[in-house]
Amino acid sequence: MRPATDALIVIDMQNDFCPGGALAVAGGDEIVAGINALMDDFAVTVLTQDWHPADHASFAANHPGKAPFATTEMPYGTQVLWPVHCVQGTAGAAFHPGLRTDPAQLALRKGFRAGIDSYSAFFENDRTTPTGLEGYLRERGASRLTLVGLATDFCVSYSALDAARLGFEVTVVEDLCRAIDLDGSLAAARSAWAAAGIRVA
Ligand code: VGL
Ligand code: ZN
Repeated sequence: MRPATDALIVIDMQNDFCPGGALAVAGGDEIVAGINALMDDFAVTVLTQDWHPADHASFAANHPGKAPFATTEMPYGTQVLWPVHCVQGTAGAAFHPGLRTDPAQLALRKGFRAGIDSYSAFFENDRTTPTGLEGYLRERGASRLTLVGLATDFCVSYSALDAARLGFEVTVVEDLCRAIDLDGSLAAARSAWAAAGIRVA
């Protein structure tokens, strides 16, 4: 068991990001067993859950004439338009059935406001609206974070970069992540991690 200064953050291990889901990430289900095993090492474990209302602004279907994976300009910047995914209360938004959820002390939902997406577990996509996770982790005494989950180049990467910016010591376990890889997003994520001092294990 690692010391209580170490927290495991499991990002968006949900049905819609796994094969068969609405925004399936290739191999997303392959990492479930390894994440489950890693939970035994951590006294502080957080799961995040992408949790959108049906009218969410990140859904291409809510932008007439726009196709999934196109982009649009939002007040907070450029937003990729996604297939409808992780709608609150649906089976697609549920955790992968094989994921251990009992060891986690917190399941944090994000992206619940219709007008703004939230890739990061720490801030919504305006990069300023907090989710509350920083306060939770600090109050629990965590200073070193290990990130795993889906998708490497979106929610894992945004969470890792925000965590590093907040002063946490961050490690991404890339073997326990899988990527969407849209227009070079995975390579861009890796170079941003290097610049931010994020460790890759
Ligand atoms: C994610 C795209 C849209 C993710 C969530 O979990 O990486 N990607 N919503
Ligand atoms: Zn989403």
